[in-house]
Amino acid sequence: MPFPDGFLFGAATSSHQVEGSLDVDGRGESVWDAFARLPGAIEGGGDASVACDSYRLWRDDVALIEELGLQAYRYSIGWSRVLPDGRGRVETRALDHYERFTDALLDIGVTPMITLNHWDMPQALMSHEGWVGRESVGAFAEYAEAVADRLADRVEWWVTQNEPWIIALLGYHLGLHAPGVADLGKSVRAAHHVLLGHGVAADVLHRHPGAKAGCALSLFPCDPASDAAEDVAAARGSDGYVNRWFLDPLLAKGYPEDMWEHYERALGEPLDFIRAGDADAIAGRSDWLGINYYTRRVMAHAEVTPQRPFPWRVVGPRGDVPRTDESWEVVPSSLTGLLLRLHEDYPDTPMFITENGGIYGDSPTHDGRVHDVRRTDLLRDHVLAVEAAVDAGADVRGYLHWSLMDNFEWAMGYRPRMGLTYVDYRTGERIVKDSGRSYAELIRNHAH
Ligand code: IFM
Repeated sequence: MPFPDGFLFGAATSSHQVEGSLDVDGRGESVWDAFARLPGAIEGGGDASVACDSYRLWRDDVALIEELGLQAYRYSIGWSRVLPDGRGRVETRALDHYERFTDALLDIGVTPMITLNHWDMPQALMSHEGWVGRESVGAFAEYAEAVADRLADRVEWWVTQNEPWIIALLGYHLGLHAPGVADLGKSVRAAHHVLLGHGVAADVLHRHPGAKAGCALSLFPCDPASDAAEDVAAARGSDGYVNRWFLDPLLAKGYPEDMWEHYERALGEPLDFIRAGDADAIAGRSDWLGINYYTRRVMAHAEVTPQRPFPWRVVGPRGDVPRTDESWEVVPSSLTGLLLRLHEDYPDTPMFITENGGIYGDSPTHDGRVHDVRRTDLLRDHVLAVEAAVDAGADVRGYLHWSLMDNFEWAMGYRPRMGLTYVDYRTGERIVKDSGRSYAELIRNHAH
């Protein structure tokens, strides 16, 4: 396999999805605590108060990472643990915890990758509607500073924001994620402030020699449902909405004009909250790009309606295609295509697969093992897809599987399982799945 020296194989999680212990070490409320209390917000009615119990069982997680032979581990800092009131008081007990965890990873030779915002904004910042208010940018800088001051001397890889599009779409446009706002205009503002947040956090990180700042984008290749010109235009439009609206400003091309026009038409007003100087505050600060890849979008033209602000809709692929249990199409070749397109459109940007995986409900069988054949195949096929892109010249530095273990899948609760490790939520027991064993073998075979 042509993976370059130093290529890192690993896995990822986020604080709110695995940690539990929401009421310890002075933690403040996050927007997800409040959201989870809304009737019907979380499938099954659960919340993240225990999850995988990782805040308490962190030594077990380190042992698991070692057992699997992971070379890198991506995890996030609980924002409301560090700044319980959103601004001001910094909770050092939380920083002590993450320092212990980080040092334990370094001790066993695992490269840490830290995400600053994996969606658990302090609830106190809802005083200005969270990311809708421009004040969020300063608050995020304060948080980034507190974490970087403690950890940037030993951590090289930093993700400032996780999936700005998903934050904006599910959190502020559809109201399906915290903080549960359902307003297109507010979602565009929120997305802009998330990107400005990336800029200020990257500036903070760059004060620490060696720290590399990147943003993890959820990227979905958009393919037309047919060769008809209007479906091709729909795919291009959707690409602007999902991908280029984030890639272009981050990687110094400015907001794409086609999508800017779509937004102004849909909102009936200018995007005047995007101020002179903002483009420069976002651009030119990414040392690398994080790619969260799960599937593609197959798009067709559609009429704009009050419910559909843009002239396109997702129709999905025709025929019988491989799908995960949540019906996402499994299409590894789109990952190769995506990486090569990024390599061409945004040259000189090192890339990292910061997430990739699938929902499969396999559980332990009579022998106590989890024979998750489909995840094993998905993982292998996506690693091969990355290999093909690397072979063709793409600068990819690593692959992180989502996720190290089954965890709290946001509004879908605990039903979807995405782990290399099965978690028995009643006991906290972790059982490495067959996919985890086969990944360990793959890593052993490719260790440099
Ligand atoms: O679990 C999430 C993660 O928090 C963000 N990216 C997508 C994953 C699977 O839905």
